Amino acid sequence: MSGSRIILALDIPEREKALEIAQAVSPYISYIKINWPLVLGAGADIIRDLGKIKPVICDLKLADIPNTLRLIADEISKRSPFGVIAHAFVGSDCLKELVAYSSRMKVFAVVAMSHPGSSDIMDSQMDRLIDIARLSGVYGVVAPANKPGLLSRVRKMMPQTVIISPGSGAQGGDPLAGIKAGADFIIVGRSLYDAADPREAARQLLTVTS
Ligand code: BMP
Repeated sequence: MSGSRIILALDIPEREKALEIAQAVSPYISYIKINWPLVLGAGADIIRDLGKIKPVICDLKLADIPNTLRLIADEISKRSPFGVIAHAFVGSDCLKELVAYSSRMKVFAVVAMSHPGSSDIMDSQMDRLIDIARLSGVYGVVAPANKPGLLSRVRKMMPQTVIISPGSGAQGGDPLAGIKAGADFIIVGRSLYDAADPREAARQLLTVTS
């Protein structure tokens, strides 16, 4: 359904189950985000297969030197995803290179995270990470829906940038509060794919967040 602000985080390693859940919730979501569990469990071609259902964002949280990022971007691009997620902390030379090189996919940068340990280093450095992301020309950023204070600061500092936000549902955040704090899309995993009826859970979440 167009207009949905939901990104399904499909963190399950089994290929058939992943495809089945993606298909079931597809009327209610806009994107599918995949992470290492599914890439390692099902192989990288799952990117292409899921892309037939919804645009895929590859959450590999890339953090490496420019040359290695180019090599990884080549392999990902072959499977035609919508986007890829990298860490901002690697610095603007790396992110700029990834953005310049990834002409066929959007780059998202992580500027703060949803888990408590993000406050050890990342959260206090968020303004610098946002500067790196901005300087690098990324399409979007990842920032936590369960930390609305941080999220609204990201929105203020990046009024035009797409913000995608994990941390609601299983991690305790309120999806609607995330949207009100500035998220364009909320990323939701376990509370959809672990639900007794993922399709119905997605339908209800769409109602709450529309
Ligand atoms: P869940 O809704 O099951 O908690 O899943 C959240 C998803 O978002 C996971 O794929 C996780 O890796 C990702 N994520 C996160 O939870 N916090 C962050 O700060 C960044 C993430 O990418």
